[in-house]
Amino acid sequence: MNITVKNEKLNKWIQEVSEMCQPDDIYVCNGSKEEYDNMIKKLIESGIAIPLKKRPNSFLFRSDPSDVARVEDNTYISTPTQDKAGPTNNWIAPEELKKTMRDLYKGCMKGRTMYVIPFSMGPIGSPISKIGIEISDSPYVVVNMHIMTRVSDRVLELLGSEGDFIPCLHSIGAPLAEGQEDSKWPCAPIEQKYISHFPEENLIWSYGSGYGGNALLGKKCLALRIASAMARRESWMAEHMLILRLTSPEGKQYHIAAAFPSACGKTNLAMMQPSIPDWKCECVGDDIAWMKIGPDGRLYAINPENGFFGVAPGTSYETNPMAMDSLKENVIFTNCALTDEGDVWWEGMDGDVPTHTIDWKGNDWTPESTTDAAHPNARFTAPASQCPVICEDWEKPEGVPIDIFIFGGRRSTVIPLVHEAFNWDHGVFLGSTAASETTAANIGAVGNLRRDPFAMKPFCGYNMGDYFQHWLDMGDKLGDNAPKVFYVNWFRKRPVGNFLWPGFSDNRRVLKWMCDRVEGKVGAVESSIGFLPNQEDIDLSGLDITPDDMKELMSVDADALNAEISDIENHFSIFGDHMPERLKQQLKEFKRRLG
Ligand code: TSX
Ligand code: MN
Repeated sequence: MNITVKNEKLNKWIQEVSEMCQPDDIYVCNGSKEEYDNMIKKLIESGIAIPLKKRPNSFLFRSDPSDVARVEDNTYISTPTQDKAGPTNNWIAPEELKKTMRDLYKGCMKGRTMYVIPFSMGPIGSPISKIGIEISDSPYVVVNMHIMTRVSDRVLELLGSEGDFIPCLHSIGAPLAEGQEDSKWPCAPIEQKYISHFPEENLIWSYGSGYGGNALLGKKCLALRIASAMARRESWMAEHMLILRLTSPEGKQYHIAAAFPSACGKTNLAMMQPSIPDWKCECVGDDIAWMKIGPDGRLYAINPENGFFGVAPGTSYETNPMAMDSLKENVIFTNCALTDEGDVWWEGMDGDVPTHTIDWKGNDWTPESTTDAAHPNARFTAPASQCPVICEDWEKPEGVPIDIFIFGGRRSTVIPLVHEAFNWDHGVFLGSTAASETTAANIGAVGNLRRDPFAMKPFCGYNMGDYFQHWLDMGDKLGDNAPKVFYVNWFRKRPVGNFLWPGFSDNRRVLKWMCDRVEGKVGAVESSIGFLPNQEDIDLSGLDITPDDMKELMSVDADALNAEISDIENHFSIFGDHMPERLKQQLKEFKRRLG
């Protein structure tokens, strides 16, 4: 071991884990640039990291074809009773799960180094931040954690001898026998993968996968699943939301937090640049918001992360120029294609399709190939500080005051471009019933309606019915300071099948309407689903969208909504006696409005 650790709990834990996992060596990370460079150097020497000639200090990794995404079926919320995990989470009793996993962990780091990674979610030392320590046998995890979190020896200093932290144990689950040659992306078979959370003891155990949210435990595991359970106990919120700042031509700032299911372009919206440079748009975060009520009674949000772990395919100068400009250097790419010039490529990138690449599996690929060059879930890991429109206050310890919550989904019909909740409870109803049509990027049939309440279905660390109640309780605490709630749908189509709304940078027209509503500058029309904008209040200058298309885009299909009621009733019914009365009341009123 390279340094002595002062913290008693950490010392004891390192001792326990090393006895169980039996690594050849233990290394405590300090988060320095030298440490990063050394690890990358070793990864290059063993052929695991491929340096990219075209991007300074950037590297391509290829995962095992069996280890390419989060494994939701193998993800557990292990509470003393199943009722506490609720119907949307997988559950195994803590003692049983721990026994199974201890058997897997036994000797699992043989032939490997055990890295101890001290990290802070949120600025180091901020009162809102949380300290985690990840123990991992994956050097890929170490370098990604360097970008995605604040890894530093200052975290250990801050802990002192008595300080508390969230233990995050990770192993790829691939011990090496004496003399056995390592593979480039070792991992365990699917039936041995476990992503386990013990929210009542703030503990994370992950085994068998080296990919993304399965392995970078600060993100989905800590900052969402464990943090959501802490947030409920401590009256704050941990949400799957982007955070952005809009500044009006008069210099007034508005802060928006928005939750979308996957494949709705959340990262694109987080970094969106207005089509007309009158309003300024800045990114505070693209994935997670931690929010607390401040001394003035308003809700303040921080982005607990330090980087972007974004889906690469589909990212281009057309869809997200600010993301593209964040990727010029110091980036880790995973499962992208490699061009002959030594750059990465993925489907949907600007410019010509290369005539030849090495695909994400390491095979030759040409445009004639019938497979993808980049895996659809290929990722970039980039420092948030490299985003040209990162908000100057993105690391402010007290966060930014949220004015507006947006929920949304991808719907080709029924739901209009934008509507506003009548009040907080109605806003919680909109969040709790949020739904999206499945796309090729999801698994399963295309075009099915899937409920993903608050975009938190895979990330809520306790019973989702209780989570709905927590939202209602936060509204009670916020009172008149509660943000206004809106619901958007950028994806409404004409019957012939093309999109009605140009989306992307033109979405600022919708955001501006929301700000006008916050200011009370414009009225709205009451409908069955909420307030709709008056036609003339959405600024369409410079857009060639016909009044008929606008009418279609803003129309509410009451018959189709009536047909959806039974789906919402089924959705609510799974939460049984955890379903808040106030949301059942909202459903009743919705039915009444539909007539
Ligand atoms: O991210 C998207 N946003 C939000 C942007 C800030 N996407 C991409 C989603 C896939 C991840 C969108 N796609 C958006 C959108 O607002 N809208 C659409 C639908 C659409 C697609 C292409 C066009 C228009 C709309 N192109 C033309 O009309 C030329
Ligand atoms: Mn996410």
